[in-house]
Amino acid sequence: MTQVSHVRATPTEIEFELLGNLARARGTTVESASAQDLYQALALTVRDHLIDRYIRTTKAHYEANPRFVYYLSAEYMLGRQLGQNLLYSGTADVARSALEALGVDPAEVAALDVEPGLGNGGLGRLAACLLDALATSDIPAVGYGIRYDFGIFKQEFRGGAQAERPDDWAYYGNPWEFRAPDDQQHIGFYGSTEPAGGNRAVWTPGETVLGEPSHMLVPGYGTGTVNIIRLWRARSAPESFDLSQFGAGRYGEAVEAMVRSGTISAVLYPDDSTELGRELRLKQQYFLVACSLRDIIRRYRLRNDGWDAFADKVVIQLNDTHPVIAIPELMRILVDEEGLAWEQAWSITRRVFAYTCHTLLPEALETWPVGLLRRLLPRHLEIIYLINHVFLQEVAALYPGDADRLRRLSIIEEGGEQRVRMAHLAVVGSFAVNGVAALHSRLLTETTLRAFAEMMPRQFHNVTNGISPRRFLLVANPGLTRLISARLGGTDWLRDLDRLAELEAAAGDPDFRARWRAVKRRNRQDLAAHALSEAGVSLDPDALCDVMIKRFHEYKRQLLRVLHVIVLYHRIKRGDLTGVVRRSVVFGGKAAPGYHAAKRVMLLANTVAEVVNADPDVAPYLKVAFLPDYNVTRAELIIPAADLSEQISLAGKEASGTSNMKLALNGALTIGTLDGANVEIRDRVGADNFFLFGMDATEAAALRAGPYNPRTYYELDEELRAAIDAVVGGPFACEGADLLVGELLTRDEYLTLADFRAYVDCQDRVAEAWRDQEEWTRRSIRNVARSGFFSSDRTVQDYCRDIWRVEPVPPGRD
Ligand code: GPV
Repeated sequence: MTQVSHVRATPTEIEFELLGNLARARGTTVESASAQDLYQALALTVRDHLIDRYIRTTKAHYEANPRFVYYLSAEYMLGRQLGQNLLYSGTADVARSALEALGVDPAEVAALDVEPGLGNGGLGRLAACLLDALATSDIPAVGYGIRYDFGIFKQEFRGGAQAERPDDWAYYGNPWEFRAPDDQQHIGFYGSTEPAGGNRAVWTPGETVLGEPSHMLVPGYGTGTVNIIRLWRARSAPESFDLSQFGAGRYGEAVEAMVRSGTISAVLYPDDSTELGRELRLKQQYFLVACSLRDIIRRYRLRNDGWDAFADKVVIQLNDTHPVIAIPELMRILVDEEGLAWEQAWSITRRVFAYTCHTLLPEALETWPVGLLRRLLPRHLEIIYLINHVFLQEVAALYPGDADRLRRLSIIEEGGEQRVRMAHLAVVGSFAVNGVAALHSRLLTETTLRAFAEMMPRQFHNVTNGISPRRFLLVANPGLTRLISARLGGTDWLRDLDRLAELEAAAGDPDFRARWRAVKRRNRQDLAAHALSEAGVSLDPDALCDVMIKRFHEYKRQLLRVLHVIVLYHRIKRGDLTGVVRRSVVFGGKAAPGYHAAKRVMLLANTVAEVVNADPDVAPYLKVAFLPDYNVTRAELIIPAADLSEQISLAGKEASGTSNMKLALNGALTIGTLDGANVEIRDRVGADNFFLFGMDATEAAALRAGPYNPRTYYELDEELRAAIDAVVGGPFACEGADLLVGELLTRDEYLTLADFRAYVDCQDRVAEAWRDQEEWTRRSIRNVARSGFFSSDRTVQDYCRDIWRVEPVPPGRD
């Protein structure tokens, strides 16, 4: 089907290549090959079909010596590679035929493809969607990250509670990566510094770690470009293996330093938008940054000399504050190692970096204790102090006598132990700062970064997030992709998502609507099969598929969703069918292992699911499926089936959200608050296609500021009271329910009770709308027709135009 290729291979050729790879890479034959052998050989075969394009891309880049975008991110959620690369290389159909000719079941082989879960949630997946769009838009770009040995944990439920299992994702080997030990880097930690005249110093690290890169291909869709993502793995420098200890029989001591080095890239921190100031995390951050900067400089020097052109050839995008230690690191390289004057080094640095902020939550704004920095990165702390000193002089000159402003702007947070505010360092050391949705960018300038926005307003931008239509339509939803392609004539729309607007008229075509419904039903059937095998829940493929997929976080308010389910349960039990239609309530998402409040909500959701699903009065109308281990692969299964998208965070808390876009693009209507990118989704799809409820950000902030008594809502709203009572001591009682309800009735940090009635009434309107299937389908189609804006291609265009000022370099065709 939908595929683009320059090299048209036949099934016989693919079969030949596959057998060749089986023999050479796996040392086996098709007769004796295991499924793993076949998978690995297939992956190599597919990879080979991208190599020519990759080589042509590097040649074109070498010749053009263009300005490059370097994306620095501690997280990437790439998703499975096989399906994507089959489609992008145009080998999907021929590979299938080749496998079948060999008597191999393609589905069985494809099931062995492992998703590298090198991220937590939205931020990591956004990085992957941007890389996809960069390649598709022919932008010279490299993504840098960490090759964690263990990715995001695998989630299981034990007695309804989340249990975490390690994710040894590369155990069988990752066939998509190329190791590049030649490009290794030596990275120092700890030690001491000595002044070396002027602003220079010599840093003598106390420990050295080796960074070894490998890269994976990042193909563009429908174009010749294949970019790369380069991931660093920590290893011990050979010096750190103490042979004398070994000789003396102290084996443990001998390998200790070796093991310690490796731990830097051993495991992804499973915390999403909540910082914990752990030394190992700062080590990871510096490791990523130090390796990547050296690699960027190495690449720059392939075609350029001196430092004059550096800021013209290099732009480094910092994905939140995690890689912000790159700013003092580049200063250190330029001043201490390259001998540039401070002012010149600062001028280069400030023209190279741009910073994306992904949050408004105060607890997500990273700060590091100066004591930790002084020990781990002594020279960087000195440089940060000097950056701050010079910066605060500018501030003082601009706002004479305004001590409060100095305090608000300072990179160093005073009071108790001094801490370095990484967001402040990021703003001071970058030429551009952006938020990730219009509302978020505005709130950043009005609240979190207000003093900076007042001082340097032109530095602040908005770049609304986007998602890859290739990953979330072409790969995830082939049925809908085929239907749209049939209507629009070909697959070019996957590179030009505004063309979805041409579907608008199709909403009026009864035949098209019937097909649309058939695709959605098919997808709900696939999801039902998964829900049955993975969660033991049987879902009705004709029921409204009501989906909430995202990390578990109090501000996202999964609890509000659960309370509504209890309301429906009570209504059905007493025979009141107001707002009741057949519904499948689907949850997916993980919580940070130490986030107990979020885990209590998960346990409650599972408890409610168990009671609801087992109740014969209720089950015909309502099912609840909490699908374990939500990840990109599961997202690809859930999203295409969804009819309703739950985006119900407290307004002013969600920076953007991206599942809102993925679900909208797959034909789900949204129920949501005016938060993050929901605002822009509603503006585009129209108020008719968006079930809006609840307080806006201003109202929520006002209510939070005054005295707020959540118990009043409990006392005045009978359905709310019944729902809450059913949690403490009622049918949904579970461990921690008392704590959960206690918090809700006394503090209710995220104003769940204040928005409860509006939400329940809004859900009643959803049910009403669902009853008219023809009209619902019209809305679903229009919703998709108007969602083209949320392509990550548009996001990349915005970055290119407003921030990066880079141009595409299309590689030659063969
Ligand atoms: I900061 N986000 C995340 O996934 N992890 C983080 O550490 C931080 C932010 C998320 C935001 O919460 C979402 O609103 C946003 O859509 C996403 O980043 C991508 O911008």
